[in-house]
Amino acid sequence: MQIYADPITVNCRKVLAGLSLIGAPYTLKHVDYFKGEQKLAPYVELNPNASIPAMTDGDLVLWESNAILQYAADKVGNEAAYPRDLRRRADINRWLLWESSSWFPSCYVFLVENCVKPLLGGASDPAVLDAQAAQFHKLAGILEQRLQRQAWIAGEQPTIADIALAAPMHLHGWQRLPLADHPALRRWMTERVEALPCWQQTWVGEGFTTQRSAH
Ligand SMILES: N[C@@H](CCC(=O)N[C@@H](CS)C(=O)NCC(=O)O)C(=O)O
Repeated sequence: MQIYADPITVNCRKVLAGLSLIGAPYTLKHVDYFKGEQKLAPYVELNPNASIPAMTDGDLVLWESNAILQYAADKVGNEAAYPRDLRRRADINRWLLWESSSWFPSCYVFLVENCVKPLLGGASDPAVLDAQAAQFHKLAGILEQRLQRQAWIAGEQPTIADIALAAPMHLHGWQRLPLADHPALRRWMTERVEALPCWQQTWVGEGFTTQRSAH
């Protein structure tokens, strides 16, 4: 598999961490997000959405980060990361769709306002953050309910659903995600997801850096 990605972005980190969890080998083709390479030929011929990531495997071209993880898990047959049992798979597929349609867009507002805008010399807009707060708390409350009952989203071990749902919150401190009212969600992120080797291998820090500073 060849993965076209910039490891600093939410959906690219998701794929790189997910492929590591799955144990799927790949070659990384770097597409520089802040240089806008995702909007340029020849990349847009692979992904006409002009967004990253994308994957090729032989003559198969695939975009949508969660579809890439589903394909990779099935390709290598990792049934722990993406169980074949009908009900467990339906549960995971539900979370993958919900992440893409609801959770990512809500967390993304915090990423843009508190990280991207200040980094590019602008200022975050409190009105935009205020307008998103109710939606964020509604969605975080749904995850909170699930994570109060069990260690991982789909049971007792991590699956691609955990990686997909963690990715939009990957810079939660810098994003200033309001997690105080969602203790189980916060613990899942800081004590479980962030302890996974696949998460640590794909570390991204404040300033969208992949270089840990030496102290
Ligand atoms: N639903 C897509 C979303 C992909 C996406 O929005 N990628 C962002 C980076 S995380 C992007 O490349 N946006 C285009 C841009 O900002 O120019 C997926 O999950 O792969």
